[in-house]
Amino acid sequence: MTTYKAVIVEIQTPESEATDLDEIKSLAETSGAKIVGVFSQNLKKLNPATCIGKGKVDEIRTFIEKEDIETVIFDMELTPSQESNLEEELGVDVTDRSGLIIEIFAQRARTKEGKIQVDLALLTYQLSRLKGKGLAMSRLGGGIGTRGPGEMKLETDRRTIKEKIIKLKNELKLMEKNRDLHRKYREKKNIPQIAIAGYTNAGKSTLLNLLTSAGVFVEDKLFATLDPTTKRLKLSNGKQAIITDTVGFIKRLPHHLVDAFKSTFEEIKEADVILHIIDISTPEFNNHTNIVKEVLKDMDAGDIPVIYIYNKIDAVEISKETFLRYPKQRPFIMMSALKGIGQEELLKKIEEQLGFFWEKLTLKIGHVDSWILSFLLSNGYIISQDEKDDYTLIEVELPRSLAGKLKKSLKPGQLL
Ligand SMILES: Nc1nc2c(ncn2[C@@H]2O[C@H](COP(=O)(O)OP(=O)(O)OP(=O)(O)O)[C@@H](O)[C@H]2O)c(=O)[nH]1
Ligand SMILES: [Mg+2]
Repeated sequence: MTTYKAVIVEIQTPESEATDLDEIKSLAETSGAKIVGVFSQNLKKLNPATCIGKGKVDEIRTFIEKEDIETVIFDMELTPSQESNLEEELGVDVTDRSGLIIEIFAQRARTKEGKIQVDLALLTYQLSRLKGKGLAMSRLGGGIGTRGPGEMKLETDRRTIKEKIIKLKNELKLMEKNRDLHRKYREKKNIPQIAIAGYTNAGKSTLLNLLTSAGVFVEDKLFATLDPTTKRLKLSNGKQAIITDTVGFIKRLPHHLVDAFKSTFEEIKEADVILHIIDISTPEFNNHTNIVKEVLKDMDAGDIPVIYIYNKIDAVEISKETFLRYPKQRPFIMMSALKGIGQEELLKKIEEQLGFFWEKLTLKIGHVDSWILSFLLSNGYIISQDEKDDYTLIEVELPRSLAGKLKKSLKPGQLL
């Protein structure tokens, strides 16, 4: 990863929500920035051309020249024309929160699907920027009614980008179809799905590694995971579930990225239970929890049962008793995915939540109907089996959907 020297500009207006300097700093550092300075400005009203006032622009420019700064990061969304005005005035690259997040995604994508998704997000982002810059440039070129050379070049750029977007979308569709097939296969196998969701850096991959020894990449940086990893999770009585680690959430996730990563989020929508993991070692954890809840609701996953995992209890000073007195989401558990604290309790909670997935049946099967026995052995979990002279007494747990089908084909007296 190449590093670069940067400064952060945070702006507070009466309308804007409180800024989170720690978060924009981590985002910047994750992308390779070495933060040399932070500039803050309280404004009653934003300057439409450059957001910040003229005096602040001059102050930052002087600093840039003295310290050899390469990039100025704004902790807000800039319009394309604000971005180009600022670049002109400051003489270095200017980026905003969305630009930074997309840049991180681009650096981190590893699989083919992840790379295509990021390229797609980047191109849509660029296309929207071109539109803004196009206006400024067409004013420069030629007189009224004529098209300047700048505008013609833009037109070609725009067309090339659009063509690339169509190509990438088609490639993605193909990959999604493949993924769909996998999912259908799993559904047919009647295995419940668990999705791990949560704010970025909460410990999702650490949890997956703890539960399944998956060996997923874990790092104390934002967006370590871009591609969902799916593993089998062993439950008690030999039962199994499928568990998936997902890309982290963040507040104001750029919508280009949400669109591009839709298929990743699909994994969450299909889940039978969501493990919402929360990092209680950050003071922002309540905020983060609400953001994740909002995003889940937005993606139509608001009705799926959730287990809230208050993670990283090993990293906080407060006692369990004190923590229990705080308001919390329910049902919840407290754990340390890193140290393995709370693992058994979590598994118990998962089984409770997935209880509805299986139905317990007690059956009396005569030897002539041995097909039922083989059906139960391959699709269910045997709790007890008692061989009598002319029948078998069997207690079994079956996926609810299959139990319904089986009951329809049983003879009277077979279901106890
Ligand atoms: N102290 C402590 N650190 C933890 C715990 N769980 C995870 N971490 C650390 O938190 C950091 C982030 O962990 P990850 O598992 O990568 O988090 P993630 O949610 O997958 O993050 P992204 O994929 O980046 O969204 C790593 O440095 C982990 O070692 C925990 O229970 N206690
Ligand atoms: Mg991860």
